[in-house]
Amino acid sequence: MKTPVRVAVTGAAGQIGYSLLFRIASGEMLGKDQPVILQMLELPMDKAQAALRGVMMELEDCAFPLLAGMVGTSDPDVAFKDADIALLVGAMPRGPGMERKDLLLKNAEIFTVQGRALNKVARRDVKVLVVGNPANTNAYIAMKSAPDLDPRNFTAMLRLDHNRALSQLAAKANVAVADIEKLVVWGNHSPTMYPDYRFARVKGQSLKDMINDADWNANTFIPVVGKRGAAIIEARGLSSAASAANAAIDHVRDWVLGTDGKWVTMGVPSDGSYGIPKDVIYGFPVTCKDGRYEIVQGLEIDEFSRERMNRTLAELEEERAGVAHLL
Ligand code: NAX
Repeated sequence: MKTPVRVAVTGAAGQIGYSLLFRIASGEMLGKDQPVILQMLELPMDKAQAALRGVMMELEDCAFPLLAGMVGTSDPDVAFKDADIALLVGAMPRGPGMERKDLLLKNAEIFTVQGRALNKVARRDVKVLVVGNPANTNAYIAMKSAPDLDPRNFTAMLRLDHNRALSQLAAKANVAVADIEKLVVWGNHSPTMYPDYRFARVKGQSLKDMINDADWNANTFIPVVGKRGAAIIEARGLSSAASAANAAIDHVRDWVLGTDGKWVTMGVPSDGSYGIPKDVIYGFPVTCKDGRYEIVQGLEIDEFSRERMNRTLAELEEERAGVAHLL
């Protein structure tokens, strides 16, 4: 039997948590032979803690053979203790009349505290995925609040955007999702992101040539992917949860178990690749092997793409400037 992996999940009693925890415990994230210990963090308020207890009761009732233990807490030092993986899902939602700037600052408080706690108690090779919005900037704050950890331990989720783009492309070109390779989503997890299929291949053929529709790219595809989150809220009355949990599972599974040469999108601290300033957490194409990701290099950036990449970068720079005084 393998040694259990400690997986911390924040916002564990929320919507995404409810879709995520059961899949982690059933082995879908780390493999069907990998036991896990779930370390769940929720707000200290009675309602949140009661909801967390309920989730833990349901986890018990599943009798998952791979669930080797559970911890429920409101203390980040307990939740992140010796964590191998940390999924930071809980965040302050945007309330009525709340300015974007206030949202940023409220979340900066949360992610400063959690970054410090990770710095103090998590394993030195902890893999952190930030899902809570604004995900890229929250990941940046956590990374900067954890100076003793390698910045490469911190990532933000763009996989939902990647998966959304895959499905739109598969439908347009009438091909199977699984046959599309080499898709990229550049930048921020926000409507400014730039889904880019210029390099995508389907069974060796160029997907761009197959679609051959620049107008559809600029005026349908990019806005549809960028505004998909809003479309889900409009339809469901609630934000994406099962698809977000699914993307988190995909992200961590690929990071830990590898992509076998395939490209996926991860929000990672820039190393200066493609002219993106160092440390900005930006969506890049990556491949993963042996628990490490590498940014795909050498892609040609045309004028249209550069303009889109700069636009989403400008938003990230603005968010970063808004929290700079706290770090
Ligand atoms: P919910 O409001 O259902 O759940 C959030 C949970 O987090 C709540 O139970 C709350 O009590 C808890 N929480 C808040 N602050 C906390 C803290 N400091 N420590 C521990 N727990 C805390 O939201 P849900 O639908 O689950 O979404 C969670 C986050 O994911 C939101 O910020 C949302 O915007 C973001 N999303 C990010 C996506 C991405 O692709 N990166 C897509 C889906 C989603 O919109």
